[in-house]
Amino acid sequence: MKSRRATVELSRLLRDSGGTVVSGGVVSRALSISRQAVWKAVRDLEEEGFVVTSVPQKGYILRELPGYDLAPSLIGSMISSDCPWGGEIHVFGTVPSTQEAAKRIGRQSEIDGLVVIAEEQTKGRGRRERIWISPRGAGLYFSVFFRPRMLPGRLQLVNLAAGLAVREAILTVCGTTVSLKWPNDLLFEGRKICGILSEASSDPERIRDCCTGIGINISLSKEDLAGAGLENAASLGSGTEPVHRGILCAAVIEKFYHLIEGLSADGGKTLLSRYREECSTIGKNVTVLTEEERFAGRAAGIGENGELLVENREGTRSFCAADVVHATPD
Ligand code: BT5
Repeated sequence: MKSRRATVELSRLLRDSGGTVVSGGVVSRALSISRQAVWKAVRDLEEEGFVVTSVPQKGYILRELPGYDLAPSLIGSMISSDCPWGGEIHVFGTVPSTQEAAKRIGRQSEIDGLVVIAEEQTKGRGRRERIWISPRGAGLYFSVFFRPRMLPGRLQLVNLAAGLAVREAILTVCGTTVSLKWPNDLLFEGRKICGILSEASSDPERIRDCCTGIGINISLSKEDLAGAGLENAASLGSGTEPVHRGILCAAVIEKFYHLIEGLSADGGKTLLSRYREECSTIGKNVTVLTEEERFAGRAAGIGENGELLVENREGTRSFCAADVVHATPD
């Protein structure tokens, strides 16, 4: 299922009209497309599950939103119009990984802020080719493909931005506070509910494109998680209210976009100060695990490129990419 900018814009116009008629002429002018193309966009919306009535000589009325929470134009229309990302959203049933799908589609086009979502991933990935368990319908698995203006050494900042965006979106949409563990995990009561993976293609001077994948556990039961060997994981939707994945996805995309924009505008000042405030790793006793070593100490702060600063009697070390174990409880 795919959404193009026209259906996103049309769905936004119809939703904003509050159930009143929107004339074909108004839509055609607002979207700069022909009446024929308006009619086609209405049909496309109907295919996604929107219920739209055509009133002869008058226009269109939105009667009902789709019941499917990942209808692409619904997600697109929930992203405010000052955010250019999410103009194109692809939703797949099953893919090996949304990362590969997003890179493939994104690199074939000029799109910035392309979003690929899947109901299920058969080869969902974490860092260093680790597995991300992604059973059908039980999570929100998506990737955002974009073209940031930044140097390759600053990719970690993208991860931090994504973490902040997810944390804030979960708080706004679900009212749940989750903690941010450096560099890219979100924890609920100390257990992992979200993982983030950013991959970039770059030359020495600049990042050409970046693909950030986000996996949020929504309704994996304790048994599902334990069965997959994930005793330290949790799901967001264990509360009474079901989680609308589309609303959550739209909120993450919008917040993520603004943080990345801010990064180019002030070199990361705002992002870093927010991250330093919200990251639960800071101040904790930690063990840092890299490919080569283990280093135990106190997490003292976050450096200018998003690296973790850890101090012990030997001095202060900085780690760009590593796994961290919190020794102090969350
Ligand atoms: C991550 O890696 O946490 C990044 C995960 C990114 C997943 C998204 S889903 C959409 C997009 N498409 C992809 O293919 N990937 C991205 P890392 O920090 O390396 O953590 C991986 C570890 O998390 C695994 O080794 C498991 O221990 C654990 N894990 C795997 N699946 C999990 C799940 N569903 N919930 C909690 N923990 C999980």
